[in-house]
Amino acid sequence: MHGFIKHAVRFPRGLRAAGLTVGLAAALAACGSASTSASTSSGMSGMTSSATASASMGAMSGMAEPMYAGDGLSATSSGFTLVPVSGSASVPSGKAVAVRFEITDSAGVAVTAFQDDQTKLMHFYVVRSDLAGFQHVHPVMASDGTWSANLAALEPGTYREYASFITKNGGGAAIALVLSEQFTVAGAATSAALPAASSSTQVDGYSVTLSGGLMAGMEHTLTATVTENGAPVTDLQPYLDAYAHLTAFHQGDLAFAHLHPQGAVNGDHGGPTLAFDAQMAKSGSYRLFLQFQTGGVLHTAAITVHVG
Ligand SMILES: [Cu+2]
Repeated sequence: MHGFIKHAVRFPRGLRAAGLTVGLAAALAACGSASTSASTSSGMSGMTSSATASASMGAMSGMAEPMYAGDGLSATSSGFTLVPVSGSASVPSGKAVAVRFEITDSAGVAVTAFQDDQTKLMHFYVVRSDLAGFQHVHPVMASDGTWSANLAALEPGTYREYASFITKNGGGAAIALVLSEQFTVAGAATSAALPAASSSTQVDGYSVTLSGGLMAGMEHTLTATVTENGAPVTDLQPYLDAYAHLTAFHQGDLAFAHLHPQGAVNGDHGGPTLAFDAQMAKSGSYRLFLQFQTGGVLHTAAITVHVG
């Protein structure tokens, strides 16, 4: 996420290649309005469990980033646990709230040493069970390891919160993790139907069009093109070490997808085309949230895609 270390994370080549069925790729463009195409790629679930939570890197080298893996649906992984601080299991609706949490190690001690990942020590996401209500914020840590995430007003419902970070394991190796936990927002919950899969969407006067095939368990390049009134947008500003940040969640179980921006930033002239390494562990529908910045304003485009 944040992207992820990029928030994204790639499986080691060997893992990525494991157990793949060939020939099931569904072009995004072909998924547009018709969601009737049968999802034939089962048997990919093994990918998630077979992927260990980290890849070590030389603690001192800084030459390689640790890789995120897994579906982000566990509160505990590799001995680290996301622990909501009292009062955060249920939050009020309709007003801004601060959600607090700790990351504890295998001894139950709050971790205070984190490593920059896409310019932030911690990336924090929330999304409601119907994939509405997405928020992406950067919490602040107190000296005791308590993180506080300021969220805008939430609608009632059941949510997941995801903490994405890099720390070091007991052996001193960097480890990248996405941990999550459920919480509720008080009140009478309504649930929105997931918007139909599409190859384009609009936000704040911009159009975002996706291209590229996505297939469960394989890494693909996903390309987003940003236009305004039909003209290519070329003044995207850097946001978290990239020209756009892409987060995605799987409909149903809310599994977290790993998407990693390609290319380096160089001034306020990114766009119109943005490329990502996309690794979706499971077939089904995903809700993608593409965040990009122009003129100092952050835009969040949401779009549903189908992964075969
Ligand atoms: Cu972030």
